[in-house]
Amino acid sequence: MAISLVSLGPDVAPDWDGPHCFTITNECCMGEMTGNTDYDPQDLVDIGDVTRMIDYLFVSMEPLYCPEEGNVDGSEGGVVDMGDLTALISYLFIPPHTPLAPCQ
Ligand SMILES: [Ca+2]
Ligand SMILES: [Ca+2]
Repeated sequence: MAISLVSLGPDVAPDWDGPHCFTITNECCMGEMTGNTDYDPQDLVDIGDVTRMIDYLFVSMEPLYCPEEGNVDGSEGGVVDMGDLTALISYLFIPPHTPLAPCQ
């Protein structure tokens, strides 16, 4: 069985419209702030997210479902590292509770 792809060319847009169409983006961060590293549907930031970060960084190293949620310190390039774990712990447990970085 052969499958061929046909290009419509740069001047011909496909007639895509309606409820069956959607946009695929790389954005996965829920809500406005980062920190939901366990990606629970309520977008809660709690000890479960600290546990998930520790698991990601030091135990199983299983990738975060949404790395953007893990960039808690808002570092450039979205790197998720020990600084993010520190920021998450600070946000939850250490006054004056460093704010979470916004989703980017
Ligand atoms: Ca969570
Ligand atoms: Ca970071």
